[in-house]
Amino acid sequence: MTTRYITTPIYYLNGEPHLGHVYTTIAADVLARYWRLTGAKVKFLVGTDEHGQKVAQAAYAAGESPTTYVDRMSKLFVDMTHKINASNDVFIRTTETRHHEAAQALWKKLVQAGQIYESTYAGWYAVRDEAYIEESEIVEGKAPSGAEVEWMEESSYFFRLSEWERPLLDYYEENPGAIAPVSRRNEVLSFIKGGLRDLSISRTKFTWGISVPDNPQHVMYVWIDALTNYITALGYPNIESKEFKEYWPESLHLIGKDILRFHAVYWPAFLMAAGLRPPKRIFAHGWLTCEGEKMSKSLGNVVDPFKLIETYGLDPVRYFLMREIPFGQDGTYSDMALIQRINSDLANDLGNLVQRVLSFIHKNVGAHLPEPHEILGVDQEILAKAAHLHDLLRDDMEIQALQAYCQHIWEVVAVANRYVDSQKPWALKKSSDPQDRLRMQTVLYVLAEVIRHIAIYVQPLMPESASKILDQLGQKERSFKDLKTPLKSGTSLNEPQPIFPRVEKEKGE
Ligand code: ME8
Ligand code: MG
Repeated sequence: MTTRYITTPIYYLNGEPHLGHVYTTIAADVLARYWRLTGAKVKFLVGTDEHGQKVAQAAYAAGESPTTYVDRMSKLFVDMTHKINASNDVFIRTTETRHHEAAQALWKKLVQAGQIYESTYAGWYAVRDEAYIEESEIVEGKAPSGAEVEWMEESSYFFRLSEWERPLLDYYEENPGAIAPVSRRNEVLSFIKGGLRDLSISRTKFTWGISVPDNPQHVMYVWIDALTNYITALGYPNIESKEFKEYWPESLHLIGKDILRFHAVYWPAFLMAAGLRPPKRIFAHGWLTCEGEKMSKSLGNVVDPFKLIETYGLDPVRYFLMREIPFGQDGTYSDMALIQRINSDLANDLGNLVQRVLSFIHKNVGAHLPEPHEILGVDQEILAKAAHLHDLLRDDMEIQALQAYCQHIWEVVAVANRYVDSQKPWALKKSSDPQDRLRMQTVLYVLAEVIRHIAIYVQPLMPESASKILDQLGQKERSFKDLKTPLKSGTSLNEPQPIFPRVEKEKGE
């Protein structure tokens, strides 16, 4: 059986969830739902990154102990998963005991492998990025991200990252699909080729973290702790378990490009050093921007996703985020663009197609799916287009081309709307020729079959709306393999209801 392991980043708790977090989580959810519909066994992981200086500072700023603070804040992210209808199987928190155990086990493994030594770190650190910054990277006194840096000098354990330059380059050479998109892969390769220095992996100036085994003066650097979450959730250190063996080789880490280096350089090096294989694939998407700047908690220029959902509905927001921005590139959020998509793609194109076809059937052929009579060339053509979606969409999903996934479905929506216009079921209905009545039934059957295909493929994007369409079509069998069985004539249809209302422009103002 095919398995898939899909993860989002675990989010820092220094602020409330914003549209950026929602974006990655929805994308991962669309993938997870898609693969489940193919019959694959899927594990989909979301969670929160609760340790480190940045979170500790946010706790103190809120006047709370870190423990109280993270318990409260983590709930907001769990809530986010519910509000966006994310189908994650697990929600992991790095403050859980199982995670402390896993992170310490990984550490010990690295010690045994001779990959960790003690020394002193003297250099720059950006708390906002939780990253060590090289002198050469400093731009006008700041980190490349624009974050403030501070000088740090403390006793620290180091990981022998410098030894992994060659193995990483070899690995990426042999596995060209391991980092996507290609621009991100190139970025990683040139970073590695620029030379890797050993990495400081512990801190002594604060205590909010996982203790280093055998030396509780030190807490682990938050990134080694955080990255381990992906294997904690599979039961690490038990690597012989069915869970670990089934899922780890099929791992896909979905991340934003801001955290590419941690995932594509440090993480695979830690894993290889511990005798494990790197994640199968890392896909780094672009940023949602606001006036050209990355939307971020630290910058305070974020869009509140829950207000959007309240105003426009969840499914339209889910669809918009996947359809509007080529997955992998940056994109700007705007209310106008969202309203435009809702009114054109959802209300006019898909909504209208479903509404006019299903209400026509309801009114004119007694609320039962009609029987097809003679299937003509035009019918065959549109049915073939719907059937071909299977392969097209699979190829899209295999490379996380989420925008293309939407476009391919909507091409068939457009074909179906043109078919309604050219076959004119309303004119066939008015005709006194009995042949025309039969032809009308065929046309309606073909349309219902095409709508069924569309709705089944729309499920990962807009689970609730797709479900309503399938309810109206009287369909209980909704996975991709069910598309192989033709639609049954005579199935009784439920009362059609409009699914995608238009939005007046004023709403966005
Ligand atoms: O980096 N556009 O957590 P984080 C698109 N805890 N995506 C965005 C975004 C934006 N403007 N802003 C945030 C961390 N994201 C670490 C991760 S993983 C082992 C540890 C999304 O709260 C995007 O996925 O800063 C980005 O990578 C992630 O949120 C960063 O979330
Ligand atoms: Mg961040």
